[in-house]
Amino acid sequence: KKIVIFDSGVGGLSVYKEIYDLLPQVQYIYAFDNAAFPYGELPDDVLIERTNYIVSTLVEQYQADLVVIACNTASTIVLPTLRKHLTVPVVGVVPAIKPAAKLSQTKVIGLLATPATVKRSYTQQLISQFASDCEVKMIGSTRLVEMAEQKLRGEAISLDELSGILAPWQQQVDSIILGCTHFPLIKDEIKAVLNNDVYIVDSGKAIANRVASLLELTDEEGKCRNTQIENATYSSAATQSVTALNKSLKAMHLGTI
Ligand code: DGN
Repeated sequence: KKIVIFDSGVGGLSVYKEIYDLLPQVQYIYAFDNAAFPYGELPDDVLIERTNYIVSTLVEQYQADLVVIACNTASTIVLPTLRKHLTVPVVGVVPAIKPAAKLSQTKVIGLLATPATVKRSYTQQLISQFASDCEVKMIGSTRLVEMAEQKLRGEAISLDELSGILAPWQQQVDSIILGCTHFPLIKDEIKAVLNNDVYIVDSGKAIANRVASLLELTDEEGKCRNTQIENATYSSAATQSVTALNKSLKAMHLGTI
């Protein structure tokens, strides 16, 4: 079986890792639209059109059995259109508001996402449905996304800068939702600047379970194992990122390329 995993950058690797841990036997095609990165700053109609075009092309090209939109910014707006156009299952990644609300004792929780995700009506719906007993504080930051990409390229990230971004939450929230797939890549740093005193939740494991339940694998299918990297849009910036990504994948032992 083949799964296409899609994000604007390397953030989807955090989701890929969770799925791979559960389903190492599947063939993965990781695609990222680096030419339009970051998605958190794109107008909604551009995002819908781009994602539809890229994902539909990849599904056809690779005859994929399932697609994971490993991007909260895209998933919170493009899923209805994608599902209308594709015949394969489409799994989206959206902020894990429900588990965070359940874990919280103080009932003051934080949503850390892109500027677009924190503004989405879909995010608001999740809050009304699952966290109506909580105060939900939100930070929408593109800088954090860039910092996660920096870390994966092997560059140092500034804890002072991170601490500045998260300053409004010091001593305020007891649970944090990583509502952007880039953020699990800097989870240790986030914990460190918040003095390790918070629950941190992301959607990775729930997504992996959902994918596993949608793919019914036979023993025969379980024998193939490999990963391909595909850049959704070719540009010089994108080519550089493929190199960085290949390095990181090897460093993280995520798969064979
Ligand atoms: N990784 C994406 C997300 O989960 O929202 C967004 C990254 C970006 O392009 N800003």
